[in-house]
Amino acid sequence: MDSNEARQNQIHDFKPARDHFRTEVLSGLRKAHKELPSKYFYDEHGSYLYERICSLDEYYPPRTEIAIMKAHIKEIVKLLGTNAHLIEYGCGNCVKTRILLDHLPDIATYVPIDISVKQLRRVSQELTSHYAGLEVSPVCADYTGDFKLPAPKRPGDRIVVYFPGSTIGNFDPIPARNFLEHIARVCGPGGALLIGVDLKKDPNVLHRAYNDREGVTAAFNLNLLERINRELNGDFKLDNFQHYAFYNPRESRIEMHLVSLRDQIVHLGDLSIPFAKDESIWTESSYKYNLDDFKQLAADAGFQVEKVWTDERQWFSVQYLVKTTSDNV
Ligand code: AVI
Repeated sequence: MDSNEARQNQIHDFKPARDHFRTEVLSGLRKAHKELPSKYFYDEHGSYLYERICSLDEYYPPRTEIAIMKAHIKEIVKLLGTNAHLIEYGCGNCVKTRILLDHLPDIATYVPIDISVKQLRRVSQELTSHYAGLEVSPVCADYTGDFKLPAPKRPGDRIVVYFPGSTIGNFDPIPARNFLEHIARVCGPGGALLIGVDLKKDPNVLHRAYNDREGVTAAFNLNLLERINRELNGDFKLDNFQHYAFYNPRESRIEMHLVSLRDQIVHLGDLSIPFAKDESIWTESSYKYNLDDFKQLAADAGFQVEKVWTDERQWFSVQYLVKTTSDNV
């Protein structure tokens, strides 16, 4: 890496999760219906398992989203325009971003935001060496919390937020609206949001996507307990818990749980947490939308849906939303 690249890749590190992890785990496990925030799945091993999930036959979202992006990339980049500041929430390994960057003629800055400092360092270096002249301004933060975006080093014409992967589905309805409102504020006047949104479909397809034959999703779910053991001095016995995922049609969401297979007591440091047989820890929700529901959610948050691209089966959508001018959010 030359000194120019090193300077460009300097990470704005808000040191996410390190203090909050303990507080949120303890408060979730003390609730009458135990729960843990799904954002904590993504430690190093969890991120690796998630990448494996993304290449499973049963887990259709990534390849469907990528196919939509590729099929409509000319129209997408035309809408994004030139000289935009591109901000990505939860960039991960940037597979989809590269499709954009390969076709965007000119952007002012690319700001990847991710909770994993290692991942950010690696992708920022790869991107600056691959895309000559690309200004990368990485931010390490929990994007659901408070942090300040770095001041852009170059002037740009507008802000476009990129939020792929249907991660919006991992927010409950009210937090989803709040988060989209926050993005609308980040976008500012003339700004836009390019977002991936998973759609409602045959529950059997959904069931298979979250209950894969190889058991990778189960390992991903159980890894959260391993992380708690390691980082919070816990003694969860992984064999005593089972991955359980199902589609809840009333709420239009997949629910992932870890179910206790017996009466047991788990310790986190000095703290004892009793589990009854069959009691569950709710670890993730993944909401599925229809296009009208999402349009309403976007409108409530201050966005107008300008364009929707889907695949033939209408399993997934990529949507381009523009910030509405009325500033009541
Ligand atoms: C990241 N997120 C959109 C994934 C989803 O489908 O809700 C996480 C995931 N959980 C199990 N498999 C994938």
